[in-house]
Amino acid sequence: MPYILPPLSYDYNALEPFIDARTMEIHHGKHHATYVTNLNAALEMHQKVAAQSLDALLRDLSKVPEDIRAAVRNSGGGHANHTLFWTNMKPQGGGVPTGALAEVITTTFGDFKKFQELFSKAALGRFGSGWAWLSFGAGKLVIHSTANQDSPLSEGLTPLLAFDVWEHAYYLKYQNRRAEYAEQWWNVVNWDEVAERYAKVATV
Ligand code: MN3
Repeated sequence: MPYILPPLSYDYNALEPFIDARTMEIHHGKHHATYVTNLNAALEMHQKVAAQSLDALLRDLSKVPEDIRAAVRNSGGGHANHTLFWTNMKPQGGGVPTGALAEVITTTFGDFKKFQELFSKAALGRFGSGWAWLSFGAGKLVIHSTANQDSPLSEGLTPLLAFDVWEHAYYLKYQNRRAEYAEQWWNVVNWDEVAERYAKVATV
């Protein structure tokens, strides 16, 4: 079955004023849709590869046939990353994490504020297009960033929180002010969803 663009669980204007409706419309309806189209096009002639999960493909790109490896890395990564990004956000989001996730963030990074500082640093330090992440690997939380549409899965990490720092994610509203976008973005983070994701990997 070909991949489909997952519908959002909220309206394009639901993350206003932090992320504007026009950006959401183009980002989801055009950018993400194009990753899905290009991923399907790449997999069309590779039924065996297409039968594997996207997670599995991204976890070991060396097993993907060379002629479609770049397409899976870029468009497959783009699809996986954006799918996570949309669910990591919600209207009236923000605040602070609770429960086990809150505890492990404190244990790992000192406190929530320190965590936010380190995460923003990863987001601002990514030159050009890419992502900042809170991921889980080898039994612990990791803050890191990836270039382009590279997935944490390809680095052996499981992504929990995705933050898109491509200019297409913020340029209409914030122009060159990535730092302001990064600061405002905390207002839409869906911590319940991140906590659920953490609970799944932490108990494996
Ligand atoms: Mn994007």
